[in-house]
Amino acid sequence: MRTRRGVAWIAGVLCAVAMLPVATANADNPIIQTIYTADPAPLVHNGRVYLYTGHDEDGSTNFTMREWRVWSSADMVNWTDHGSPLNLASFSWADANAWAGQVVARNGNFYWYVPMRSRSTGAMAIGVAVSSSPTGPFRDALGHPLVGNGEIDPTVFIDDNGQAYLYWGNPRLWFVRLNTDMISFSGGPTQIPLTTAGFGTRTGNPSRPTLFEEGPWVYKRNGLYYLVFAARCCSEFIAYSTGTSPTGPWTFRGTIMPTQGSSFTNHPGVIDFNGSSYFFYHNGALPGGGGFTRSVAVERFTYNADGTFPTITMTAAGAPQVGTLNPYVQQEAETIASESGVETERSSEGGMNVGWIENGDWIKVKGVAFGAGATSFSARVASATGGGRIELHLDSLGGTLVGACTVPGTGGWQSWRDVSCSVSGATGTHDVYFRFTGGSGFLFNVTWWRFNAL
Ligand code: FUB
Repeated sequence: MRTRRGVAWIAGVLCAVAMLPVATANADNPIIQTIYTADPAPLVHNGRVYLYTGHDEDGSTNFTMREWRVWSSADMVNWTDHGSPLNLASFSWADANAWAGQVVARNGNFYWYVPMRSRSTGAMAIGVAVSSSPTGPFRDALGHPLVGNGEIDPTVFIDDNGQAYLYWGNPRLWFVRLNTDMISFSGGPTQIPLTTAGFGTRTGNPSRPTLFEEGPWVYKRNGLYYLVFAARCCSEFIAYSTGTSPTGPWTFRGTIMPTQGSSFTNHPGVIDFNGSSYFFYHNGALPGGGGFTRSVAVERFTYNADGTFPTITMTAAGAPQVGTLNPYVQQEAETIASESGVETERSSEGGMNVGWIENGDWIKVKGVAFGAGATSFSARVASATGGGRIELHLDSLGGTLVGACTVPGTGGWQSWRDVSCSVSGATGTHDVYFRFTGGSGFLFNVTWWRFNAL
């Protein structure tokens, strides 16, 4: 059934806009704005960043999460929505809590490690799904948990010698050595000693004397092993430890990201991409956002010369763009830097489409390189109502209008046809605002667009 985000979300927006200090949907950070997302897990593959997240349901009151989502970007600012290729129903043995996971690539496959509640035990356990594509579809690789001890937040690291390690935990911290098939392990789960030298000192909670809370993220850089984690609850901040081996001993190194951002949890994901380093996290900065309605965001950072982290703070601007976006190849309509009012869904022609478009909604795509100039614009659209118009503005919603395409009714929300219109004045590099106009109610859907040059 075609429904818009719930009434609770709209009510949340009305109260929260006045209360929230940081970003609105007009800012570029958080980077995902069509739904609430949490627990970012970035993966660099073939010149793109694939971003795996959880999905906080609208109106979530206690980590109500039923599916995981995938996004990707080649430039760190325009993110393409690949939908949800994995959810609780993918695991016959699980019934709730699609929480924080991570994907790693190996053997030509992509392995997604995720925590869920076991239907039979009622306790959290960790499953593994596999796909030959980073965007799925993923299937349960085992039909049962890979490991289950009631704890959460798996992260996987493959060392230079090929040995893979699965780490997870809250309140304790564990690892196992994964076999090369990535879906079995050798030896039993081993507990990592949570010492104050290794993980810092927490006061006021005798059962948790160190700062380690959850959300470990393990990787290696310049021969040093990093264990980044969500520290102290609540509200959490992000801290890290380093070691000279993947199994420690670990030395506490301090804070990376202080407590900020209207969410009492946070969750790290760290990558190097295209010569820069990026820190992914989540906060409650979108309208209606908070501890159970979180959003994934990113900052670019530079390691200190000795390999330690600088302090990273949350911003509404996010990371700068890497390169530009080519408007002369087909671009998915669900490739978005920021937006207002739209949502996405599976398209009958593959991938996703943008829908739920109403008068005044818009999408911004950043850093579009027109070069010598575009002469026309084409889009693939569908409308079960009377359609509307796609206005093409440069650099702001009220910026220069370089073209406007009429979208007719097509007889259905998935009855696709091409429309095109002439363009003039689009030269050089600009942000493009697609401003959607028309009558009342839902107007039309868009699944892709492109500009054309002579
Ligand atoms: O998203 C549910 C849980 O909240 C995650 O598993 C934790 O890391 C925390 O972010």
